[in-house]
Amino acid sequence: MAGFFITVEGIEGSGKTTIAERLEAWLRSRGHTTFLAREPGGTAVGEALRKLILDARHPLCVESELLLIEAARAQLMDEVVLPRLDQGQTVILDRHIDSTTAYQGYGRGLDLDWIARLNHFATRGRRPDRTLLLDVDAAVGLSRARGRNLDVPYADRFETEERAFMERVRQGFLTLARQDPARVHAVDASRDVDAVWGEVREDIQNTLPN
Ligand code: T5A
Repeated sequence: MAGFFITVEGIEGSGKTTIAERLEAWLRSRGHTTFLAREPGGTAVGEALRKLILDARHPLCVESELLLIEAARAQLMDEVVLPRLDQGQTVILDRHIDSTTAYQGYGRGLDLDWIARLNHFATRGRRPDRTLLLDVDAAVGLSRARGRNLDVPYADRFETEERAFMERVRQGFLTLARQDPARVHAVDASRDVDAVWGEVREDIQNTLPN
C-alpha cells in the first residue's frame, strides 16, 4: 500500500500554509488519512532545530544552516513521513527539498550538486509525488508575510532578507518547475485565496491515484 506525498513550496507569504491546511481538510473530508507538517520542523528534534535555524539572534554560517535544515528533514522522513507513506497515508509537507535548492542554492549560492546529494541523503531518495509551487512576486510575498509576523518576539531571520534575495529564490523555484514539469505544478498565487485553492484542488484531484 503506497501513500501519496504532496509538497507545497514557494517564497515567504506565497500562501503555502493557508493552502496546505485547506488541502488537508479537503483530503480528510474525502476519506484520506492525512498528515501535515512544516519544514524545518514536524518532530520534536525538528522543531528544536527550527528555533535555532530561524532565530536572528544567533547568526549561522550558510553551511551550518544547510546541514541543520537537512538534519531536521532526515528526522522527519525517518520518524514520520516514510512510515506513514508505507501505511498508505497521504502526507503533505509545507516546504521540502525544493526550498533548500531555492534558498540555500539559488538564494545563498551554495553548490547545487551538493544540495541535491544532501536532499537525496536526508530523504533516502523518496521524492514527492506532486509539488505545488505557489508563485508570487517577491514584493507581494514579503509584504503578506511581514503583515502577519509583526508581533513575533524576535525577528525571523529569513524575513529580514532583501527583496533581491527573495527574487533569486523565486527564480530558483521557477527553474525547478521547468526542469521537472511532471512533478512540479506552478500556480499563480498572486490571485485571491479561493482562486489559488480552486486550481490546487483541481490539480490534486487529477493527480491522485484512484
Ligand atoms: N527555509 C526552509 C530554507 O531556507 N530552506 C529550507 O530548506 C526550508 C525548509 C521558514 C523559513 O525557512 C526557510 C524559508 C523560510 O524563510 P516557513 O515557516 O514556511 O519557513 O516560513 P514562511 O514561508 O515565511 O511562512 P509564511 O507563513 O510567511 O508564508 P506562507 O505559509 O507561504 O503564507 P501563509 O499562508 O501563512 O500566508 C501569509 C499571509 O498571507 C495571507 C494569509 O492570510 C496570511 O496573512 N494570504 C493571502 N493574502 C492574499 N491572497 C492570497 N492568495 C493569500 N494567501 C495567503
